[in-house]
Amino acid sequence: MSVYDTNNIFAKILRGEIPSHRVYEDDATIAFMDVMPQAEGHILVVPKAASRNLLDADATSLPALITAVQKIAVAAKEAFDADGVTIMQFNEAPAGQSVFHLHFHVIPRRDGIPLKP
Ligand code: D5M
Repeated sequence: MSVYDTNNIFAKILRGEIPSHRVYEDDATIAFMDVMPQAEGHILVVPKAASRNLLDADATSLPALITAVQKIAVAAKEAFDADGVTIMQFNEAPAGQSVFHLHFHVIPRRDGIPLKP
């Protein structure tokens, strides 16, 4: 069974204990700029409800979350004058997850510009 650590960094951001550059909020979701952007305009979309990752998320919360992801992707593409948008989401450390509160990466993309590692 997966464990949710209430002291993960996104839980602290949600509680207002550490700062973030917030760009979106609704009843169930916040979004803020990634501090280690892989491209200009890299945003993280984070549900307010506690879940470690997508594997243990409450399925009933997912339609609202993916709707927020879509809204932010459309807005970010426009705001950053991008040619496309990469959406990424990782589950557990072997898959690339480093912060253990569910989140989606929304990354505006420009023709010919690869993601930073
Ligand atoms: O990615 C976790 C992402 O979270 C990674 O791109 C860095 C970012 N990060 C870490 N700490 C912060 C803070 N404090 N603000 C904003 N962004 C942050 P993962 O999908 O878990 O590999």
